[in-house]
Amino acid sequence: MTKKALITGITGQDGAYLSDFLLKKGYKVYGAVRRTSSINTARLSYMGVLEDIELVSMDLAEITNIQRAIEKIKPDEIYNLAAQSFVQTSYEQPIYTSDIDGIGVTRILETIRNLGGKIKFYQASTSEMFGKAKESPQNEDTPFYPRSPYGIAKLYSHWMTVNYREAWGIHSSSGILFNHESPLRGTEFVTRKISLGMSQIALKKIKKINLGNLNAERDWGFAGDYVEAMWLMLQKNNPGDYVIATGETHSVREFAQAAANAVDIDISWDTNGDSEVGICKKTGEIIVSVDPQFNRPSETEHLLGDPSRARDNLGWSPSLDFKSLVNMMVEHDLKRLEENNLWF
Ligand code: NAP
Ligand code: G4F
Repeated sequence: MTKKALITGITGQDGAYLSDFLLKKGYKVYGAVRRTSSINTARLSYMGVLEDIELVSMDLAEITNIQRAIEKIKPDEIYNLAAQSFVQTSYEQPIYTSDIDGIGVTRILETIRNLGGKIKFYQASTSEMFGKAKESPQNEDTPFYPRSPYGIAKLYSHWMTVNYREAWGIHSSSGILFNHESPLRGTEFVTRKISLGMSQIALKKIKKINLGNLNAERDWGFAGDYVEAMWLMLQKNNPGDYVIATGETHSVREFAQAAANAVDIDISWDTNGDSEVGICKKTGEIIVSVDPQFNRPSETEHLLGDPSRARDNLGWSPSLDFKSLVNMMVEHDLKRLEENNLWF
């Protein structure tokens, strides 16, 4: 029988990749979208999957539409990707972030429980829960120390996912995903901001980009690889928690350097007054500046994941390395700029 999957957050980066992945596996895919005056389906169109998905109305703030949608669809699997996902915004909207990223998950779990507890559930947990990490690399047993309202809200929903598994026997799994990127990444996130910015510099549309903490280190992987891990978790007989990462970390500075290299620019790093700048070696022009407005009130400085459990238990491994990921993102941005086709 055809399996039914409900994906919340389907209009985001991971929603688009997961839809494509599940459709190729033969699933009937339902996508939960929050009602606004215009729904952002650009990523689904870009992936060529919009026509194959049934969209349903669902905001994680509203229990009634969650219940109605799940009751009507009766999905076999729910992938909860919906969230206020931008860490910086969570400092300005801590209550909203807590409601959607924290309580919103309990609203779904309670609905699953009330409907008999048979629907499998995937929760999009995050390496941001490790925050000021107690050890490196981080694995499933590393203590959590979240550093942002976003990380704290996600930690609450992570434990709720564990609790509904232990208390009610629900097949609920938590994917502790490290940063994953792609050409579909939102432009506010640092990788896409850089890939787009370097492409604009190469095409002489702008002169420089302004960034925050260049020293921050992240374990960056490819979103297309990470959605497979979500699915694999729900195919196991027993639910569980899994770190999904590449096992390699790079600084924001290194990402900027690699993106510049992708458009044949070499950067030398220097100081200008108190702050660091990136200078194009060929022209001597400043193409990267540091702007404190992009600094976080409390930063997660270093993340590096150990995906051994996912490798051993799920047979999962990443396909794309750091350089290939950066090149792919820059290549797509260059193409879209040239075609004047920047919908996200
Ligand atoms: P994204 O591109 O920002 O997408 C977030 C999605 O959530 C969008 O579809 C958005 O809908 C939806 N959403 C926001 N608020 C909502 C609400 N109140 N009700 C219903 N839907 C709502 O995020 P992503 O990068 O794909 O990440 C997917 C999930 O994984 C998120 O939960 C994120 O926190 C988590 N995560 C991401 C990463 C990463 O590196 N990408 C790593 C670890 C965990 P609109 O289109 O209406 O805004
Ligand atoms: O790209 P970012 O905004 O991603 P961040 O904060 O790591 O969060 C992402 O990954 C999490 C997984 O760990 C997800 F859960 C979350 O939903 C999201 O997808 O920032 C990455 C780093 C930070 O340390 C930030 O301070 O880059 C630093 N940074 C430096 N300059 C910047 C900038 N970040 C942004 N967004 N913009 C800058 O100009």
